[in-house]
Amino acid sequence: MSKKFVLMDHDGAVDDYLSVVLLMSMQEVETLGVIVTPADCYIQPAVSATRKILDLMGCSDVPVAASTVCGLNPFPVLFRRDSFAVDRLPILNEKGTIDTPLISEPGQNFMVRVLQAAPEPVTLIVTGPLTTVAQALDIAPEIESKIQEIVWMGGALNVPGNVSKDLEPGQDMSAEWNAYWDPESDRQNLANSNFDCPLSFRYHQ
Ligand SMILES: [Ca+2]
Repeated sequence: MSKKFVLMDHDGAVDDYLSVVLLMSMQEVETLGVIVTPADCYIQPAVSATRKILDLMGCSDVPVAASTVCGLNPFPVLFRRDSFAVDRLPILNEKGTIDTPLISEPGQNFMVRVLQAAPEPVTLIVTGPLTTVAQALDIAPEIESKIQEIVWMGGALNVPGNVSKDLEPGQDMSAEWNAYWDPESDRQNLANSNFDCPLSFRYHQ
């Protein structure tokens, strides 16, 4: 069976690193790269931790790139500082060096280049805001044909959101952070593209 091509775009929170570990353990997937979007993290430790995790998983052939996009509503510092703690975990620092390559171009440009070069359409796994995807589509709209599907962990349909009013005054708990960080990019991705947007996810009440 041929492997499924995947490009991951995460935003550096604890669950994002666990998603990287899970993805690297999937034999049926070939991961073409990991992009870090500077949302629920500080970008330097988040990129560093991602590369160290790929080393630890024996996947140092998977390149990492740092996106340079910006969001309208920054994640709280309280959340973002976890990226420093993860980067300093002893298990990630025993080796003392990092082999996983860091791509010099911005993550959004890397996404364009990977999709253009891919031999067949690629699944994008996005566990942060959709902003890097939106910018990549702005740079090169033709890459839409190289995207098999976007699997996005974002938004809240039939459940409460997680943007609380104690952190964001005026919120009513309907917003979800990955969507709230950059709502315009969400609109652009969901409304201006030809992607199907299945709304039939299973959820727990
Ligand atoms: Ca995330």
